[in-house]
Amino acid sequence: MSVRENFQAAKKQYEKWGISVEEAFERLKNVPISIHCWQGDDIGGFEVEQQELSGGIDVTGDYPGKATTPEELRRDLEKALSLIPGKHKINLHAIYAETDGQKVDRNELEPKHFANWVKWAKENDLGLDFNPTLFSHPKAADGLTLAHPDKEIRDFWIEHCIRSRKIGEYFGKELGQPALTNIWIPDGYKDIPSDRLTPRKRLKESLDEIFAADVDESLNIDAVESKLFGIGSEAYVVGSHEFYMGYALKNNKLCLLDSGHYHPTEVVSNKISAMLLFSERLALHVSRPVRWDSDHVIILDDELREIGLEIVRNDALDKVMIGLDFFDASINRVAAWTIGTRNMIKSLLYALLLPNEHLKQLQEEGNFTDRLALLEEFKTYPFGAIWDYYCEQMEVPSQENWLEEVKDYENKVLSKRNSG
Ligand code: RNT
Ligand code: ZN
Repeated sequence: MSVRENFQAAKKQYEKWGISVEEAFERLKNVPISIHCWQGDDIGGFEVEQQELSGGIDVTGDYPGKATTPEELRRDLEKALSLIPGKHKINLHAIYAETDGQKVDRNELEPKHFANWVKWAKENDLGLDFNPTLFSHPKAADGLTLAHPDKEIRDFWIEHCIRSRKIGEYFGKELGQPALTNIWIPDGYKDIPSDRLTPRKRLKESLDEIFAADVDESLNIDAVESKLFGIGSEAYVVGSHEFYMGYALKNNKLCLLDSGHYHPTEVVSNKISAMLLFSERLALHVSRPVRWDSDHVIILDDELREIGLEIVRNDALDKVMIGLDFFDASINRVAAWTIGTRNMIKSLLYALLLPNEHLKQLQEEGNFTDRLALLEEFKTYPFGAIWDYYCEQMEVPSQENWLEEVKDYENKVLSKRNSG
């Protein structure tokens, strides 16, 4: 049977429940996923004086063929995008600036250093998001940045963040859709602090200064990302969840929830509905922690499905800005993007194909038997046939057919690189 025939048969089963598959496709098409550029080069970036990755995050593996120039990275992204259905955004970090061989420190970055990215985004009909980079730098070597006791260091990073917001504003203006500029800092202590308050006070003041700078909110949206611990900040992280949740709510900023940044049994899917009651919008870094914040490629596991469901059943597709954050250097990096992003989209499609109103009603009636029975039965509905057809409609390979294309690209392009 062809993909189309399979689809026609599968569709009938969903229609029994009053679910319009075409309507699901229409909604899904318009959901941009913010694809992180840093999966393509192990968070290396293109600074003239390349620094080792720091900040308590780590990329393991040495799969050959990583991108070492902006052109290579963009080419790899184009390849991945050709295998992912829909129109998306690319998420950049400040270390991906292009400075023509000149050393430009982070507190000197300007929109012009991202002009090539903007040109490329226009050519490929993509949006851009942004992140200041407060790690992999001599001024972040002791693990403190915006909360540093030394005012000079704080000021350096404050300036970097202000400039980053202006770069986001420039993206928004050029590309006709707002950029999300997300601040994540590594600040924390390896061992038990003797004072938890003072660094947090300093972070709060630094953020106040950063957000006091005049940036058009219709072009740039600010987010702050919390964390529980990192390598070298096991005992204490200044920007904890409570810290940023409080800050964001008071100052009308977006909270960014990274699914690897909580206690191991604590899940982001359970936070979305609560957060949305108190703020218009929310941002996500969808990741997969395996025993720690390991940033594995996201798979279609229970939590990813639950995240998709919470966004869809709460009618929040335009309130939750979905970004990805994983980095695996032990597998083909174009495949990593493709697998993870396709999974994110699959989780949304899966959620769009459930009889969500009926399921809500069952719960209201206290009918937990039917609730459990249906949620389980839908897991084996012919979802795959619908997904395959969606891929065909969106003119990207269905099933595992994309893998051949990645292998071909590996042979023709990746294996020819110096890094290969
Ligand atoms: C680190 C945060 C942060 C980074 C990126 C590279 O734990 O998740 O979002 O992964 O900025
Ligand atoms: Zn993150």
